[in-house]
Amino acid sequence: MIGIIFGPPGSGKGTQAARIEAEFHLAHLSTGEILRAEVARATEIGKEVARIMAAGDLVPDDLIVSIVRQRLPESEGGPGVLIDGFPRTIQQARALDEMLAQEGHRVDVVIALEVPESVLVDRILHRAAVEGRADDTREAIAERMHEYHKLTAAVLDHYRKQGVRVEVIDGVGDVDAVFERIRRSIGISSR
Ligand code: B4P
Repeated sequence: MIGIIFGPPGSGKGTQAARIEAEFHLAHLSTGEILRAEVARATEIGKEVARIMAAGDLVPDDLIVSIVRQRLPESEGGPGVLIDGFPRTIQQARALDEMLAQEGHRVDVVIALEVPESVLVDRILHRAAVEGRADDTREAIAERMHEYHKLTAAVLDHYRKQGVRVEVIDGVGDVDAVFERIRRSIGISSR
């Protein structure tokens, strides 16, 4: 199964992906985590993206697509993969579709988390107090929301138009309640 977990910043993509990974043994591919690891290790890529991410902007499509192109094959071998934080633009979605098609695969399901913006901002500011992530400042949060509406939201329509199953999930409530909604909607059974 190839799934995408989709939603605005702070909607709980990473949080729910970790739960889905643990329970259903899907490989979890998070572009945000990969980029943060590059920044932490101060690699060439890390140096290139640190300032972009801290400002709340999306990193260039070419760069993120080449990262996913490298990492996806490792994840595709197992029972399935859950892609988190990618694609975030139509160009990225087209690149992903092409990569998958080369292996005879396609996106099977998109899990789209819906959370009102006021709740998103509260969650991210709470995380800022706990973790101090560089992009969790008020200015960067505003920019991330702007980028989401300008570039990322259209990705859902891209998949709907292709007839890919899109499951819209209410992402408000505690982590367990949201996970239960996902589990019921995608109907995958625990092993
Ligand atoms: P991401 O790492 O994807 O960051 P995010 O969208 O903020 O995270 P997410 O929605 O996963 O929120 P989380 O579960 O952590 O991207 C970071 C940056 O990387 C981007 O801004 C961009 O610069 C770059 N990037 C990544 N992918 C890219 C791409 N494809 N193209 C270009 N650039 C890219 O949850 C947020 C908080 O809410 C946490 O503190 C969590 O504990 C809390 N929370 C979660 N669920 C909750 C619940 N049910 N109730 C209460 N709190 C909850």
